Amino acid sequence: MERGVIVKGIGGRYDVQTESGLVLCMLRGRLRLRDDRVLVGDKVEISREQGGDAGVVERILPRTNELTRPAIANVDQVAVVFSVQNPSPNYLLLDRILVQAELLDLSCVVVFTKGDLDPAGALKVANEYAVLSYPTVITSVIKNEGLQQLRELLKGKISTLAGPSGAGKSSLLNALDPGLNLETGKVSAKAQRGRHTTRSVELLPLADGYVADTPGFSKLSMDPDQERDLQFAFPEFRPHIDACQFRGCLHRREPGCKVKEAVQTGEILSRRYEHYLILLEEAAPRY
Ligand SMILES: Nc1nc2c(ncn2[C@@H]2O[C@H](COP(=O)(O)OP(=O)(O)OP(=O)(O)O)[C@@H](O)[C@H]2O)c(=O)[nH]1
Ligand SMILES: [Mg+2]
Ligand SMILES: [Zn+2]
Repeated sequence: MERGVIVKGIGGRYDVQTESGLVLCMLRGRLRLRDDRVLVGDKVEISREQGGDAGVVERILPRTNELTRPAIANVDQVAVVFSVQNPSPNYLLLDRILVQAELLDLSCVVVFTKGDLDPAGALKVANEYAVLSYPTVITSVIKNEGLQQLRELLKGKISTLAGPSGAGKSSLLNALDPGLNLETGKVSAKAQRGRHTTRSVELLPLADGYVADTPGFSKLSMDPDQERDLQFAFPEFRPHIDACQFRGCLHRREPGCKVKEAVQTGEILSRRYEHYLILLEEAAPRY
């Protein structure tokens, strides 16, 4: 049977990207019973008349994961997108997104856009994230920089973007593939929040891979049960955690804390550690 990926779904009709192009599909009856459970990103088997451009989704293949907001299945990675200037990065927000992705077991790539506005600053901050072992790239759509590197990082994967309004997400995708023709330049976050239309998620096909142009996770606050897990969402903490004097050390005021020592020596960036403390506070159980 023919296979494809659901790239868009509206009112019970689904666009399925197959090797031979887009096929508009309805769901087989028994799947329709769980209509709300079909997600963009689902890998499916479809049937269609010979040469026809309409088909039927027969089966949904097992998912590797499913996100609720944005509602996408089989996400391979989150591409975290922040501009180095205009607006300059909100590092707490950036780290929040990375942490949420880590807690969901999603891998991340970090993209710093508008490198043309501050090349030196871009290198500095990109290095701070690259040493955490996140694949990191600096881009400029004006100077045409970093685009090939980014293509490589998105290749063959389903990626979802995450980053603030104005960071240049849509501009970046247009630069990767001018055929996408996405709307840019509008600071649209406020307007979108005010509107009550639920904008449906859509996967945009790249030459190799798919990407969802979404602002990212709508829920970024910590859950009260994540206090213990949080430390592992900071990759640079991991080598030190087991060496702390106390089992169950949360790296706050405990004596013999190796994470805090690593902050002292500069091995762990103090900004990241401060963000850990802020998020830890939010994740503390409330009795
Ligand atoms: N100097 C410079 N400006 C850029 C670059 N990329 C994007 N911009 C500008 O940044 C502004 C915002 O770009 P968008 O692509 O609309 O940003 P977005 O992240 O999609 O924003 P939302 O859709 O609101 O979430 C536009 O005015 C772009 O022209 C870049 O590489 N360099
Ligand atoms: Mg946009
Ligand atoms: Zn500790």
